[in-house]
Amino acid sequence: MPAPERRRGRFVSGAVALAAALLLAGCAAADKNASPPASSGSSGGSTSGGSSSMGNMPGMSMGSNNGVAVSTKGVTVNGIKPVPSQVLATTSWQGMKITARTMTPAPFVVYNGTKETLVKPTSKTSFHLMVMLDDEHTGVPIPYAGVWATILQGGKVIYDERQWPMLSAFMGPHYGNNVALPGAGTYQLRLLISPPVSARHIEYQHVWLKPHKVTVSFHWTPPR
Ligand SMILES: [Cu+2]
Repeated sequence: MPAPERRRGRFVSGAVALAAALLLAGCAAADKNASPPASSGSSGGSTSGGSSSMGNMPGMSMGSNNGVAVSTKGVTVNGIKPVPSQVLATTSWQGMKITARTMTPAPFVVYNGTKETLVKPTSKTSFHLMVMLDDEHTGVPIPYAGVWATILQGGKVIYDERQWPMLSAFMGPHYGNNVALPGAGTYQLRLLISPPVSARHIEYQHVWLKPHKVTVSFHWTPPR
């Protein structure tokens, strides 16, 4: 099974094998080539069109997480304690709340239906990126979508990877991966959200039918 950090070209060439893994993971791939129509625009503040742009939100609190217990008050599962740190972005798209946040670098396993592969953070890993997609009215996480994250610094691509559909006792279902940045600085995060590919109850009949782009700048400082 391809590793998630494979670049797009290899990602596409490995699409068949990956598709199998994705089916097992209950997720559709974020296809970077599946851009929204030009009429949707590539920037701006609209949240009803194909993209949205948000400002930096350094003061954003890390409060509720969709009803999923994220209390870190001494609680651990199998000795693992989550340490959420910074909210990078929050916006909404047709009733879907999109939140991007960092967490301390974390090991995780990828299960392909047969075996589990351990993905460990390296010495270069800056943080674990998590993208939460939730119904903004009910707080229920939205699975079966795809998320691709691109991080740029001064127009140069620093990071460009698919985010795994992920389960976490503390953070709830989300899309995530480990990220390495060269150091403290201001970065631009671009998210491409691919529509959930699944059956839908009627209340979701008319939403999230095209890929959606989110662009936000953020400042990152390595924790001391
Ligand atoms: Cu995760």
